[in-house]
Amino acid sequence: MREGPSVRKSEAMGLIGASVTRQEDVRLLTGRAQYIDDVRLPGMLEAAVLRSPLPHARILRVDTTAAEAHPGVYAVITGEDVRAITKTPQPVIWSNLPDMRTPETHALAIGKVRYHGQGVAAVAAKDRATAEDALELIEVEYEELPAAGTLEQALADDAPKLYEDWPDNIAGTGTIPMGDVATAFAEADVVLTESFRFARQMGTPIETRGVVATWDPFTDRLDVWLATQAPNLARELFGEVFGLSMDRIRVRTPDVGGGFGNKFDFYAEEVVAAILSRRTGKPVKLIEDRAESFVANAHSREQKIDVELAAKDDGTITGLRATVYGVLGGVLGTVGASPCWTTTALLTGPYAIPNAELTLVAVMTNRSPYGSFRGYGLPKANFVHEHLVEQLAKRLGMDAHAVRRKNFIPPEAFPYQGPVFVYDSGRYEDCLDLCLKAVEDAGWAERRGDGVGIGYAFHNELTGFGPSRIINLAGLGHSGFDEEVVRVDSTGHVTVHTGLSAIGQGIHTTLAQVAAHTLGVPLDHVTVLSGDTQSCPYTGYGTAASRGAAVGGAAVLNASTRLRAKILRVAGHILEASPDDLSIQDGVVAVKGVPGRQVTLAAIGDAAYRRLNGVWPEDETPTLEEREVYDPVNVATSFGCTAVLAEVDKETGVVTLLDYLIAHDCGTVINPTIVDGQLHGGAAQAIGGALYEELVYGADGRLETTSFAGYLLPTATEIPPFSVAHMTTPTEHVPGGFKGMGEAGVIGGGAAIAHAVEDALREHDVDITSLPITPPRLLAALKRGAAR
Ligand code: MCN
Repeated sequence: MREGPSVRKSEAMGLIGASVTRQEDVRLLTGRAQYIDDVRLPGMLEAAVLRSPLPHARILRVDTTAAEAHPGVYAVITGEDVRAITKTPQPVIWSNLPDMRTPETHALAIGKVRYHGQGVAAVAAKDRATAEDALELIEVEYEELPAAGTLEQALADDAPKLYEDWPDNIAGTGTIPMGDVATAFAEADVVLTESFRFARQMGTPIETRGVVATWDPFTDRLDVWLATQAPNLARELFGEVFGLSMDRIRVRTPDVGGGFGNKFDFYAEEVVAAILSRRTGKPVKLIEDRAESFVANAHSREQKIDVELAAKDDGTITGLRATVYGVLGGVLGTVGASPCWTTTALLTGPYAIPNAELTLVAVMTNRSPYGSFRGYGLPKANFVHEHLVEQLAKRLGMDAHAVRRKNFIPPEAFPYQGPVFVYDSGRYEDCLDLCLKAVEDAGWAERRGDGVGIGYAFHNELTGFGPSRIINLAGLGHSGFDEEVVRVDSTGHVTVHTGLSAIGQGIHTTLAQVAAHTLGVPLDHVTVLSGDTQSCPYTGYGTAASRGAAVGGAAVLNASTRLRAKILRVAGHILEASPDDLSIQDGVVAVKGVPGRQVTLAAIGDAAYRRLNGVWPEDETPTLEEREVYDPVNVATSFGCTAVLAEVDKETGVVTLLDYLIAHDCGTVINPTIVDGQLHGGAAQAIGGALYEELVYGADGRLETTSFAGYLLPTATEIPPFSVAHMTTPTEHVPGGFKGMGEAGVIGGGAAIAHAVEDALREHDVDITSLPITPPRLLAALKRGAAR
């Protein structure tokens, strides 16, 4: 087997846009990947965390004496130990709401536990089994308190308070205003009112989270191996928490076995491992097991959304009023309430709704903390606006696509100011047409019938996050730029250094494609390096918010373009020709139209580093390297239309997906195969959220779904055939015209599946307003429909 990538599309056509195989895959598929659990350091200890069995309780006493005396145990720590060592509580980097309350949370609980699974104590021992044995010797005396385990319980007048010094359980409230909503509703011909409910869900990467921390007692340096999507962010937050300067902290990221947003957040466990290492003077590994992952990995999606929509009787939507209740956990995670804020800010979707009043109420409950998950708030916003469009069409006796077309932001209106963000470009009607044509070509109309329906959802997605100054203004205490370094070495080969993490999305391959395309070298002459804050550049937000291809790609493009110009100047000097008369192809610089007058990149590289004399121009610095810091001017808006063909068994309420397609536009596509794969993977997660996945809490406030026996993931059997139709609207806001799409597949799936189910049951007037659509819920909806 060859290590190098193969190219399906002719390289002559350019590597940007070529379906090359992923550089990452040979290593991953031949079992040579190294994940966090593969890291083994001399003298390394292993740690385990004691977690609260109760959702809400006062901690009266923690006795670690027996655990400390247990053979093989090196250290036992509690919340008080964490407080004594750390300079700040666990960081919350995003605060979008005015006067948001940010509770002081430490990596291990102090005084109270506020969710089932919260860490109370931790042990470092000679191995994990010993650490787990020692956990059983820790005595914790709790005074159980009534729990506010649900949104309703948390908002009740007599609700148990999670934070006694707060007046209620609300962490913050904020409203995004636009236009004149009161007039829109006063003058509306139609007003729709709906309430939506979305279950808790989480990403379930095959590799659970993990960390190996080494705190050198002699140099006071912290060296961390961490499965993270954002190594620079993690380093900054370690610095904040421990009061260490950046030069004393190194974060290394090995292969990451799936991130899905969850591995963006900065968790208690990384702080715990660092403290245990400092205590013991030894490296400490802390790997979350699957059962722990269900309580300790960021949860997401849970929201209740109440909306009112004002429209004219020709289908023009004139106003939207909404209250989004973010059902947060017992403590705030790294990104605070921002996933729910994103839902709120993007509720108008691809539609030009001039008047809106969008309110977020962030409510703390005795559940696991809320955090990042692929799609962030977008799938929920999408479900709401797409459902409203369908309902409005029904009310007015119109076709739903006619309502979409009437309200789409038209191409000439871009850049378009939405309630918060400016959308750069879009051809929404064309994309809808593309989708409808694909559905027609696939012959779905003939398959539609009693119990079989077709559903659609149109989405737009904010990608290429984000302009640092704007996201700072939006309450995010971190930057959004990307720094990339491109170097041609003494053999004419290229190394790209990036701060982005490879989490399975193919970023190494696509950055290599951009560099190879721009520099005119074969793809297998490019190596991309990432995963070490000591040797890789600073990348603000890291791998998240679908920004790698757009922001990282633009930075590599700009750096490579400057490097190409230098190569051409040097080659021009050597070949005694004007740089304008030169071309570079396959690593050879040639004078156009003069066969044989050429110099290889290898020879130029050799001159650049080793043999300057006589060849290298006097006015050029040695070496061939460019560094680009690219801070985007705006987010880039990709868009798409999801269509689903589904069958419903009316007796059992079971939904079977028969076919699935997405028409999509993410500007200039770097690698079509990867983009299709990303859409497919995202769709699988959308299917999970729409039909199966739900984190269920019992009446006692404990999480009941702590294994895949209860938390149902779709398997290959449940995933239908899948296809993609592409169109290309490059953004002018990003060099190269690249837009992101890593989360696109997950956004429209929920709504499209719900609409396909409603269409399959069109005789029964079923209205789906909550996810997942489990068989009991669907049977109940059928009963409600029958009663109407
Ligand atoms: N791409 C392209 N051309 C474009 C846009 C994208 O070729 N115009 C390709 C690139 O290879 C890029 C990938 O598609 O890396 C995803 O695009 P992008 O939108 O830039 O997203 P990021 O690279 O920033 O990846 C992060 C994104 C997010 S936020 C999550 S969460 C996510 C995801 O992508 N988690 C994933 N995709 C995932 N895929 C896998 N296998 N595993 C995860 O954990």
